[in-house]
Amino acid sequence: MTRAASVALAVLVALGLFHQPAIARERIHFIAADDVVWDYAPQARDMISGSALRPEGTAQLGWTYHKAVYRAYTDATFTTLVPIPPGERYRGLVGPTIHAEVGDTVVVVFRNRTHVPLDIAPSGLRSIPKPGALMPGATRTFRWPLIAADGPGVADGSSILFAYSSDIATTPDENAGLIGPLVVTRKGSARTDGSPADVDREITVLFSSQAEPRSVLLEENLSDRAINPKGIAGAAKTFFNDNIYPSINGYVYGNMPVPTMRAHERVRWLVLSTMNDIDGHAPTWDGQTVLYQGNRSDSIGLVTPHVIVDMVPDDPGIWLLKCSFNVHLALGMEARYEVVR
Ligand SMILES: [Cu+2]
Repeated sequence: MTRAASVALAVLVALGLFHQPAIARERIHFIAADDVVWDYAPQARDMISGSALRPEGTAQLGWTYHKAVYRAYTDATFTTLVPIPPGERYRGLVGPTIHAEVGDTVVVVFRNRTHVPLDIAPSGLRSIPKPGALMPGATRTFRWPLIAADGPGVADGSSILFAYSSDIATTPDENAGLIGPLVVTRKGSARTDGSPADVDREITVLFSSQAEPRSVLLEENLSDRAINPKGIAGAAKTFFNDNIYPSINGYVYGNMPVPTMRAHERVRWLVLSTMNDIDGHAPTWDGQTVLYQGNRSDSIGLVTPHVIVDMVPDDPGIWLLKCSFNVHLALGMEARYEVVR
């Protein structure tokens, strides 16, 4: 392009008379599966009722387990974690949010830092071959090009949600905690970071009955005396029921750090679920209503592992977010969120 032509183009763009085509971007993420020691109740009390935690079950290892989680690093050396701002500590077990616009390519440099074979794979995307297991210590780069069929449909809002997870042994891997959100934004509707331009804040919540007896790290938990001080055997009679945690982002009984939003903001909740066989949930918000697929409610019954719910909060206060299935709520599937003026 000549200098005169580029000046003319710049003038047209400035006048809004010519839209430059969206630039297809590569969005690179350095994500490791890390073995962490996870506490379902780090405040060691029931933050909703204000009383002590329920007594431990006879075959409950404790409230703390080895979990495998996806964490974001700054570069391919995997030495420095991407810092999580204080306002996002509520994310807990959930992996980093990957944002992209239709036409972009997500590039994930993945390292398996656990001692079991794992991978990282997005649900739903059309053009992704199955990755195959990465052995402990291995690193591999995955490219996820996002085609139109991966993006919002005509009745969707500006973005849709998928989950990425490890599917070497899906149930054991997800019960270890390996899941995170992938947001695909309609072409032309994204900010430069790939997030939807018509949303002020995204809040990610994972409704999951984390079943430690089905975790890929079960043997590690049983054999670690720091985790299993009572020396409980996996064959113990009540072992399954005593070590399952219907939780939100890996927290029970209101122990999740409280996400904050402003009244009248456009808040998009990214609702993930792991869909284990005993793992249906009914996310329910106190204090505000939500729009789910165009319908207004205060509660949704989850039918897929990943749904988007929009909220414009208008009532300041600290409110309950819970699963309305009583058996889950009784076991601590409740958290708080705060609306400030
Ligand atoms: Cu539930």
